[in-house]
Amino acid sequence: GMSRGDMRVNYELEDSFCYPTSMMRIEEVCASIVRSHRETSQYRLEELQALRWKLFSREEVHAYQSKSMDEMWQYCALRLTDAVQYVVEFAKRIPGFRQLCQNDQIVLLKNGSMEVVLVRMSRAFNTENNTVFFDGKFAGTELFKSLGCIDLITAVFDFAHSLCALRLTEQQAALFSALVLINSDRPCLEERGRVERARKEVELALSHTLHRDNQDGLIHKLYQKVSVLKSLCNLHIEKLRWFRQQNPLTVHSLFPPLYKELFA
Ligand code: CLR
Repeated sequence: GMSRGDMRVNYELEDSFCYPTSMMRIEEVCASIVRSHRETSQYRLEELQALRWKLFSREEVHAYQSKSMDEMWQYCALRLTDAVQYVVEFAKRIPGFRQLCQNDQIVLLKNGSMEVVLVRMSRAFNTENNTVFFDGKFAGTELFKSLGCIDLITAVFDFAHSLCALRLTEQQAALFSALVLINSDRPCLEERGRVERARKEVELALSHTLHRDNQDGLIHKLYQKVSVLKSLCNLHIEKLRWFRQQNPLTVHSLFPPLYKELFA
């Protein structure tokens, strides 16, 4: 006769028969992107929460403001490059990204890694006093004065503030990061069709998650953020060009190679 074990197997078969295969695929895509995000998030959310009232003192802020423009740019380029390296690792752990050809992986990272860093910034942002986790403590815009591009800094902080207002869960943030990265509109893609297919999967995974969370309305707010991200990254590139014109040797010999490769 049939044992209980066999019955269970039959039920499982029946279950998977009821769900369309594509739904299981979407669940898998969700799970792997969320895992990739968690494994490469640089700082855990609880860690950042615990530190959120650890501010730089007046003297410390003054010390940053007294650095030369040159020195402060070098320092920020270094911190940014660290953050970008975690984003590269995030990308490499997403199956849909890993399966793309090397050219397209590089194109997507060149265009999207800074955007993902800015999405991640909202995790490290305290909206109650408009500060961001930088170099071990929380810093306001004024700390970055010596960079000489307070318009960029203000715009970046405003963006972090507005993204925080959406109160994304870690899962939603992970999927939104993947969506920002796997963008089939980037120029110079060799296999655009494959990137499009990978993107469709991420889109499905995101809308599936938002639906499950009863937050379908978030999707169009997130798509609005994509264009802001693009303009912020253009502004970053523009500021870098402006800085390089004045200090070509600093960029050439003292900036991290990865930073130059991606942005210069
Ligand atoms: C983003 C989330 C990462 C940790 C992290 C590291 C460096 C931070 C970055 C976050 C946010 C943006 C940041 C950056 C260092 C300098 C940069 C504060 C928190 C500001 C906006 C200055 C940009 C300067 C360029 C013009 C060089 O997990």
